[in-house]
Amino acid sequence: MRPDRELGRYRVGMAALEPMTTRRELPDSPYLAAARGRKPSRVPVWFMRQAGRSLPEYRALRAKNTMMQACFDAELITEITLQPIRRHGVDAAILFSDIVVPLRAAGIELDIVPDVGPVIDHPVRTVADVNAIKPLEPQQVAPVADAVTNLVSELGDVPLIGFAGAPFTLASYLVEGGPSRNHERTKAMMLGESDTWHALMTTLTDVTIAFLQTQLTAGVDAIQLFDSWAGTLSLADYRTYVLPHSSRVFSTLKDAGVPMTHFGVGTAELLGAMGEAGASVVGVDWRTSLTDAATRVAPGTALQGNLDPVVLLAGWPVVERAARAVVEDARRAVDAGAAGHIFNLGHGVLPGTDPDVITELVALVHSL
Ligand code: 1CP
Repeated sequence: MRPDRELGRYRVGMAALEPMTTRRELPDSPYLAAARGRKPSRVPVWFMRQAGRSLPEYRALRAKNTMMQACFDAELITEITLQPIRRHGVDAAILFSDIVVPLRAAGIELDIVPDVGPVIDHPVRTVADVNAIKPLEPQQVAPVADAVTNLVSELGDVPLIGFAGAPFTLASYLVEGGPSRNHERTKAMMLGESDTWHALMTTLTDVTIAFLQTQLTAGVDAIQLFDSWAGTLSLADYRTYVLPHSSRVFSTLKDAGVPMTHFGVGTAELLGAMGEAGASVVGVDWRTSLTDAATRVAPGTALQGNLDPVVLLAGWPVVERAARAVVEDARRAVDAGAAGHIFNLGHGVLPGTDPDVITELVALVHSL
């Protein structure tokens, strides 16, 4: 790709090569204020998986492009990221991408299969498989960097959250070969071949850092590390086999000075350790109250969450009651020491969610 090529209305091919020198301040952003432990002007709200399957305008674009085509096209990334901002009035945009994008970019053969998720052609099972994983070079994700550059100018005062998969969750896809219920091969490698495991985690940590660094250089205002499946581990195993690697992600990127969120599902027992990894915000799912979560993380940590995504399918009276309960729980959490609250779901928006319910929920949260 020629660095000066123009694609549609957006500039393409420059951002990965041109380091950004100044980051936006956005002092009035409720999301950034809450994530930094300051008092926001209103309860900030955004949704994991807001960009994607629940939106008809997303499905229309995806009908003409595969998921992987969309993830490596700066114009499509930009457009899909903006769709939920236009529609719902949320307080933050999340970059449209996927956790396996940097793995694909680094040369691992995989695809994102509709209604399944990431599928890996040759699962990683041996030391030789680990050694064959190549580092991620920033130019391999140039479209992502270009999209970030475009988005920062298109979004006005709405902050852009960049993201990556945490090493454990990436490892679970690579070792299993795809989505998995019990993560049995992953945990068998972790417990039975710990040298191979730590080598794999070290390699994936480098990939995650490179992907996030590229997004930070291009101008994202915050980052979130998704360790979606870490909740499958005991606290002791999490500390031994995962925490040192995820901690390296946060310690390496700390100097960027942006809020950093650490999220996983079913992580009630891990919340304290996930905070220790170095995040300023810890994501909480619906199984744990925010008040309890506040007692598990270090004082000064902000919390994000935690409406059950299924609630959005249960009719407006249920949504309203449950959303008010989350905001009340968050107030108690702040009294218990949490530095702030960002309203979100406890996991991603489900594909069958009515987008109008999401729009109404944003207005409700803003009114509280
Ligand atoms: O068919 C389609 O259109 C693809 C569906 C889809 C979408 C829209 C996938 C496949 N990924 C995405 C985008 C995506 N993935 C985003 C976009 C931004 C947003 O939040 O709106 C993000 C943040 C992700 C991150 C992601 N991918 C995670 C972590 C978050 C989470 O939900 O836990 C995980 C685990 C993945 C893997 C993945 N990619 C896609 C699916 C269906 C899955 C999950 C598969 C599984 O159950 O293991």
